[in-house]
Amino acid sequence: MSDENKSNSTGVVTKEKIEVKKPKLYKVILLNDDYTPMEYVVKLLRIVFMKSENEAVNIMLMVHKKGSGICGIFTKEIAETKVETVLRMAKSDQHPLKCIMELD
Ligand code: TYC
Repeated sequence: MSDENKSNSTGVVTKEKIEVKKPKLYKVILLNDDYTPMEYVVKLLRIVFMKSENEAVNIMLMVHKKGSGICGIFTKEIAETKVETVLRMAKSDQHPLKCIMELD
């Protein structure tokens, strides 16, 4: 018997609709500034977003040249945590680096 067709104690087969909702996804975006050192941004991208050296350099350069760049796409709670981690790290290291999230 399929997942949707269930037989109950009366022997009557009923259909239940199982709704599976796709979670909303959020882009985590790094913003450019004139003060945060490039090497610091690369290090942060490697640690927080688990990027390779090459990927981290490419994202950093995109942000530096275009003003912003996507670090990753995540569900809401994960995106919120990534943004908080970036802001907390940058603040504690006294860099003005900013990071936001945006519905994908
Ligand atoms: N523009 C910075 C510099 O020239 C580098 C930088 C890159 C800063 C990315 C922030 O999100 C950023 N030192």
